Amino acid sequence: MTNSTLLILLGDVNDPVNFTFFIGCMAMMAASAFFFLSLNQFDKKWRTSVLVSGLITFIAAVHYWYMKEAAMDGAVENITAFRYVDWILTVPLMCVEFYLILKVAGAKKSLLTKMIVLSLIMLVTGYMGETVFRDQAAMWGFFSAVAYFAIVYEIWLGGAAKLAKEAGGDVLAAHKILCWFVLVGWIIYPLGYLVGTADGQWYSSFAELGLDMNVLYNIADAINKIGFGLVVYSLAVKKTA
Ligand SMILES: *C/C=C(C)/C=C/C=C(C)/C=C/C1=C(C)CCCC1(C)C
Repeated sequence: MTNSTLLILLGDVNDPVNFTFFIGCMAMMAASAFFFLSLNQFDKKWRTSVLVSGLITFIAAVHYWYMKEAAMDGAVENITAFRYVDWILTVPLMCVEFYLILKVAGAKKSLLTKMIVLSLIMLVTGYMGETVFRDQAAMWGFFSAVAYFAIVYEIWLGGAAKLAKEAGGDVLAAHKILCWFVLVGWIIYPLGYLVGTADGQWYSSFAELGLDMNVLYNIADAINKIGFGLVVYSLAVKKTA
């Protein structure tokens, strides 16, 4: 490979994968500005929820800034590291969002702890499969998926679901939409994982789908972080009015 082809491959903004990092970064920044600047209009009780929405997109914006640089440099391992640091901070914050919303129905700290522990198991095992134990990506991905489905169970059918029903009205409606985000929006992540770790695994055919792991992760982040935040925002709008 000549130096100029290398340059085109590595430093090219027009590369469609790199481009999704740029647009993801901009979207996260814009969303953060939107959430932060809206804070004053809310009752104190709901301000915290919208603040957390803004923190989630802001933390993501900072990591996307670094990930887009790493993508431009072709530093694939750095992308993965930034990605998981981002998730380890933002996914627990999404658990906090569920908890804050359900506090009106008397949600206890133990619900928050349970969800955070499950999300950390999901992410740490996923990280192991993508990095240290790549040969056993299937097994680590399976452990991660178990924790993921435990979260899905908790919010759809478990204690969190019961609290949402007790709260009723706007809270129940918002909880339901967030549940759909976790069930449908979050499923893009394991799909990205299957695509990204397919090499040499029994699911190696996923590598032939023509999908890119980072593009899938970037799309999923935009949907889940910004969309999720907007659901919380509109609940706060309704409750303040
Ligand atoms: C803002 C970031 C979010 C909402 C990230 C969510 C990440 C997941 C739901 C990841 C799940 C995974 C599995 C269920 C199995 C394979 C490994 C993971 C970590 C990609």
